[in-house]
Amino acid sequence: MNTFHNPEHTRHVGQHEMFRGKLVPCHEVPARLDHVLAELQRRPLGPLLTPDLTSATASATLDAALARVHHADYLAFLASAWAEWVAMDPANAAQDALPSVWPLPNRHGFRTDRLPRNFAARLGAYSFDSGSPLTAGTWVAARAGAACALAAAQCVLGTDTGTTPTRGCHGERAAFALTRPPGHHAGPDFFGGYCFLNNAAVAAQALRDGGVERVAVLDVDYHHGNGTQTIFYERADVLTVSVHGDPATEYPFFLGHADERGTGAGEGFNLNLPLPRGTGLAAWRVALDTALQAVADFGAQALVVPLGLDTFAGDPISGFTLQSADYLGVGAALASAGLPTVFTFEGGYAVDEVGVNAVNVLQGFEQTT
Ligand code: SP5
Ligand code: ZN
Repeated sequence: MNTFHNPEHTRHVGQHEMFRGKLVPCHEVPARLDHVLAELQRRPLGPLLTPDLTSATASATLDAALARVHHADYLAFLASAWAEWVAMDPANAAQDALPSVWPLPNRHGFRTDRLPRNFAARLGAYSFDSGSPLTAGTWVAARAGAACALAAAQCVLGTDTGTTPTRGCHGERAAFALTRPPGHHAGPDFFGGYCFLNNAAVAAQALRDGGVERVAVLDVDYHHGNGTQTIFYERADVLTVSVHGDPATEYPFFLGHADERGTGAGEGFNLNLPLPRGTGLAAWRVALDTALQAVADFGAQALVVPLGLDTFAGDPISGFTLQSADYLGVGAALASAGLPTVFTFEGGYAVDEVGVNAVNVLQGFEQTT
């Protein structure tokens, strides 16, 4: 399988996230990706490639793909956010931008139809938590990461745009977008959960735009993929399925319940499989099989897997108990869907083990195809 990795990821380095009234060190750190890359060098699964964004054509193609899943005003906000943060106060250059005021959309009469000029207020208008530091390099890192997701989709499609190393990569069974910051919590016009651009949604939409009629997203991160769910909630052409910690007790708390089934044309095309904190492999695998059955019943022609490794027993912020060896079987189960598959790297905060766990999924997948 081809891996598209993002060398610009090192430009996104948060210092702190807000947690229960304290600024604590970030869990989402550059070493996470470095460990996966190192493990892929020890256990090669195929070429390691990097999208080339230097040409105007490549850059425009990427911006068009981003605009398919994110609002133009949100993309413009992200692109200029750091400059505006520093313009508020030159001393801000020394610290991450974190929001501290929110409009409670659709509740209690707060207005979201008038975007404040004040930048701290706009940070709140475009986010849902204060755990996702926006830094000097966040936009460049996230944008180059979305390019990995787009390249992975093109690789699986066999579309040769001439703009990425997908040249020579035609209709592959699977591809891996190895990037950070992660993406599955980012919605059409908001960031949160360490996520800014929704890489899985970019890949799913690129598959649709490349002619795949029915695309399924099967999110296996510990946390509900709220951003992806919201992006596709009213659509019947992209099925979103997520297996995750029950939002009654687990982040992101305000979405991810079993009764969220989609709306309008999208009714019946979202499936949430929440599981209690403490869930181990056996019950988690039953939920995965339910998810895979839904993907099959939908008649999916391609699959996107937001691959979080925070279901691992040793994860410092999560509550499932999967072991490293279990991930080989997870990959094999995902391969049993028999579909062209794009993986996007999401959560997983047991830094020393995240490389082994991620590559175990991919190796288990490859051995079964
Ligand atoms: C992509 C992804 O996995 N995002 C997860 C975001 C979770 N954010 C809230 C986690 C709360 C962290 N608790 C810190 C505990 C410090 N001891
Ligand atoms: Zn997660």
